[in-house]
Amino acid sequence: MLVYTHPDHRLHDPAEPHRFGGVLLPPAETAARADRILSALTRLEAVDVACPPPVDERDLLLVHEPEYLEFLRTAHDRWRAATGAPADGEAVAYIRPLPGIPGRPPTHVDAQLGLYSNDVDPILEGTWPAALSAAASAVAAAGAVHGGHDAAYALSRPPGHHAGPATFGGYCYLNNTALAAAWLAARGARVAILDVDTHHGNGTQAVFWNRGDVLTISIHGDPEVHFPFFSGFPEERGDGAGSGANLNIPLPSGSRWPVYRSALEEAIGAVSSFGAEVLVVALGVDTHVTDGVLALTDEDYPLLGQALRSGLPTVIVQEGGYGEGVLEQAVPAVLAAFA
Ligand code: Q9C
Ligand code: ZN
Repeated sequence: MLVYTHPDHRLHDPAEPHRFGGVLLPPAETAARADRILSALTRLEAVDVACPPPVDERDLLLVHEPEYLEFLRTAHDRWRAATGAPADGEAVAYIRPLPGIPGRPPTHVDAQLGLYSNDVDPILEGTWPAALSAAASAVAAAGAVHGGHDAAYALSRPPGHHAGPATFGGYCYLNNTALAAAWLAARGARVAILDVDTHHGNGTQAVFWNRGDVLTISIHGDPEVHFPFFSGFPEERGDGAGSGANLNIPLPSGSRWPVYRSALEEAIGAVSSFGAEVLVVALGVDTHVTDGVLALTDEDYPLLGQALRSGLPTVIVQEGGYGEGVLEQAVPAVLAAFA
């Protein structure tokens, strides 16, 4: 398996706790995650680890709006200038626009933090280069598959599937999965995205909502009771040219492998009916019971790896997965069974 990973991911390593359930929790999405995956992957046979070349920033425009990219690139510097914050400060939104209130597009960075995010994720001094490095791994993996490899894995972090055309949230800043898919679609391929992260791939859905050339499928815990709450329901099917090209398969909280396997079978059936020529898998392993949404266990991940063998060239992009020991076990298990 070809693996792309870039050391610049470490430049985004949030440390400031955030409030959840009445207590202050340490950040879950940290640099240690990618280090843990990478060291576990060395246990696999035939792993070929490469550092991707820098992403062509024009490719980011396949997915994201230019104003948003400019915001991400400059936000931390502007926040320091506006507030006097130190270099190691973490910029977090504290105000957001209310719906229906007239106003002008905000120019102050504190207002823009709330305009461009729907969550409490911080922007650090190194968030932009780290996000670029994650995108670079995803695009390089897409390039390898486009160039004739059967499969490639992008060890991207920070993750991407909650980032929309002009939004960050859910630990995501640039949508790595969407970038891989859009890059392949720009070269004429009919692309399917299968998102098996435990949370709805809301950013990816938003990116391709009006497009008929990229099928987006997400299997996830019931958004009535799980993040991202505001989307992920079965009636969301896309619009315009994309009408019918978005498929959400929410599962009851705590669902185990037999229920999950049925959803995967439905998803792979949809990939095949769509006539996809290439598959992009958004591989979150936060479906594990320790992450508290669905309830897969260690022995299910080899089965997941097998089920993802659609016969199509496949780009696998890392998304979530946090629980103690889960990344180390589940990611190699999926990749080994897939290969
Ligand atoms: N303790 C990804 O998996 N926070 N993002 C929930 C519950 C948001 C997950 C807090 C979860 C985002 C890429
Ligand atoms: Zn997730």
